Amino acid sequence: MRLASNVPESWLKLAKKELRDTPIETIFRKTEDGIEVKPVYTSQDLASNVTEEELSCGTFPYTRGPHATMYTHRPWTVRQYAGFSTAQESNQFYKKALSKGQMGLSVAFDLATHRGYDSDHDRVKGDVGMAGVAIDSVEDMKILFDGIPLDKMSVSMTMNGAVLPVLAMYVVAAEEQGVKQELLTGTIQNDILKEFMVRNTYIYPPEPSMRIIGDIMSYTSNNMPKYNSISISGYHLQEAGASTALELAFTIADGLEYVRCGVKAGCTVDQVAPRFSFFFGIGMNFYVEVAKLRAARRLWAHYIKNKFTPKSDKSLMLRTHCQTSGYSLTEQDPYNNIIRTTIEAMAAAMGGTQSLHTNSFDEAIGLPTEFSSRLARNTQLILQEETGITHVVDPWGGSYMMEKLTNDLYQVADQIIQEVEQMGGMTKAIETGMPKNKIEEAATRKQAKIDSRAEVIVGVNKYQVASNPSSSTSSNDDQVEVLQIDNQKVRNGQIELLNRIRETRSEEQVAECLTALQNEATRQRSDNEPFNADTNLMGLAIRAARARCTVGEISYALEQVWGRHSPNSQVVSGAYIGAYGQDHSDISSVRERVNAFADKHGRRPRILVCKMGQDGHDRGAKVISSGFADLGFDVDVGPLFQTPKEVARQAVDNDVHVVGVSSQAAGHKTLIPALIEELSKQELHKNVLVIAGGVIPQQDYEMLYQTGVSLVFGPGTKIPSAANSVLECLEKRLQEA
Ligand code: MLC
Ligand code: 5AD
Repeated sequence: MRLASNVPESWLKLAKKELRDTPIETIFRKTEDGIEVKPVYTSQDLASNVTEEELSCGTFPYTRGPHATMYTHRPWTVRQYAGFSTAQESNQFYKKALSKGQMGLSVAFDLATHRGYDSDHDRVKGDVGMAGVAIDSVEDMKILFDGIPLDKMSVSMTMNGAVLPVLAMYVVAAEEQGVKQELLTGTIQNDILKEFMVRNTYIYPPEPSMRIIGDIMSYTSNNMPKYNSISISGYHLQEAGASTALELAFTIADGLEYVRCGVKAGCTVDQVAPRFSFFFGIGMNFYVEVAKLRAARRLWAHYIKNKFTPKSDKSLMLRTHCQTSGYSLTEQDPYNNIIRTTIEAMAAAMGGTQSLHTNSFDEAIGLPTEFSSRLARNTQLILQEETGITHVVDPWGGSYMMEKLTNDLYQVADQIIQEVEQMGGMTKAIETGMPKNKIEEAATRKQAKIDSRAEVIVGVNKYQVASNPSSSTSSNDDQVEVLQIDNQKVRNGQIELLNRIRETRSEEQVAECLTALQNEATRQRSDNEPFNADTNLMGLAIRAARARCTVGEISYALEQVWGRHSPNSQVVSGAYIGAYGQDHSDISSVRERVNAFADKHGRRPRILVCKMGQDGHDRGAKVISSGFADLGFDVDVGPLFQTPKEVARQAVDNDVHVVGVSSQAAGHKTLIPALIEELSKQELHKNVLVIAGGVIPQQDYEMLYQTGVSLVFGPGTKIPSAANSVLECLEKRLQEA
């Protein structure tokens, strides 16, 4: 490594002496974005990286935070993301959390709701009430907020695909509580661009999806002035594997695209930008994460000022929610996760977040229990009330290191934003696949670094508790309580309520509201049309919600006009082996075994990696597919959102040896047995190995084995070890056949 860095000569001399035989280069490190992290920083780094103006608090470019007083006056909002099972159960959970220190609400919806299906739809049998709360109509929404005054409580709703019906139902539930729209405070996620990049809970194709966002912005800016119309998310990019600079750059670039979208919908920058909100993930790289939030505020202020010349300062202030990283948490030795989350929460606080969710330690095992949620919430309360962290605004401001790192990140992200802008903005960039590819490559490289132990994860690839270090299972004392949800029971209850609503409402009114929505969706809208509640999709959705149209009906009415978006899955190649090292014995031994298999059986082992139900979290599936392909397997990646029957069909058509099911949204207990049943209808279950991986509690392994699953892999499994186990199992099966 070249030692161009600015370090004092006197220090260098001493350092070399202390290091003895170790080369000095080894203590000059680089972040994943290639930014140098020096062992020592001096006043020179400060002077060349930050101006006096930028060190002031609460003024442009807001590097140090949107407010002059920050937490010294009001701490960040403790806002835990939660939702499961029925509206009733979630409501009780919320009330209890609020009585114990939580300050704002954040609703997690189930995947059926996200994707615009009612609970009685055939495609969502395994999803209802599992990864979040099931909401079909205003009646559910009213139960969800029963006893919670919506004029006082700020509520965040993570909803993107079915954003029209869900936000409409929230507005109507408040209305029926006696709360006017203009009093509502809160945030709707409403960020579809990152859904197309990584999160996958879209419904319609990009163009109509952006129109919905424009309509929501213009509706809320005219009728709900205290409501944040969007939460532009980098969190999901980080979870999907993006490096810090990619997360930062794509999020800001998304924000610029949304300002243009608001302007296209007839608003001025000052009507929309002040109610833009952001959302970042906070991982384990402490200094970098603090710097990221500081750089984000500076980037946003500069870009908005230069591109849109707003009149209001509020348009320039980036306000953000943060969530500690789910990806950084492990199934193995899970109590370590409490420590990880605490450190990440500190980074979020020191970076100046406005609102925070701290993950529960059982993240990699299942949904949080009451106990794990309490610890997660208390992590924030302890930081706020016991440590004094809140007593100083931007405590890292003026640090030689922090200012340099902030500036370096600013520069790297700025380059990427410019690249995206030159492509014509984020919608165009997404059409080319560029952001998704960059993120997937980064994810695959990261997995290879962990598998090869270049990156340490305590309890996973170093200092394991389990006696067999290559085993993915944890020791008995790690068995933690898991939240169990009776999917069938929740679904039956939802169906009962749906039937009751359909019996009591006016069908004529329902048909009229749905037709109005369809007519508007069909109409060609001209740019900059002034706001009109009668032609605004949000206004029309509110009318439909009042008439008790359901989430599924409203979504389907629009789907008939716009269609449902179906993505094509691609796999990056070469990135896994590239980062692991071609010659590593772990790699070469598997590749030899695969070649021997091919010699013996006339073809390579072929695996279909599939995702069933509405679970769109596909980082694991993508990384496994890339890794297995690099190891020599023939890999087919199935489309997202398949039914068990569709997967069985594809397994037959592609003549695969193995079906690998990736499950992150708790649907495994319903969907995997259904898949095996479908395979046996095709007389295939004996020949095709079914393996499963993802967030699957140890308690469920036995049940899966009993059903006919051959192998189950938890998070943290090394890809070459998994490949070896699959080959072993497959060879045995073929020998028996
Ligand atoms: C705050 N205020 C101050 C102040 N600090 N005023 C003066 N001096 C200070 N020091 C004021 C603010 O201006 C505001 O008033 C009011 O106090 C509330 O503070 P806030 O900072 O706006 O906090 P909050 O209401 O909590 O809003 C935070 C937010 C918002 C802007 C980031 O968008 C939000 O809550 N987002 C949460 C998003 C979320 O939970 N997402 C979950 C995603 S989970 P005023 O009048 O100015 O408004 C997910 C997972 C998945 O996505 O994939 O499923
Ligand atoms: N309740 C609580 N937390 C959840 N998460 C996802 N769904 C829920 C839920 N229903 C958290 C996890 C996950 C992230 C996207 O949000 O931490 O990683």
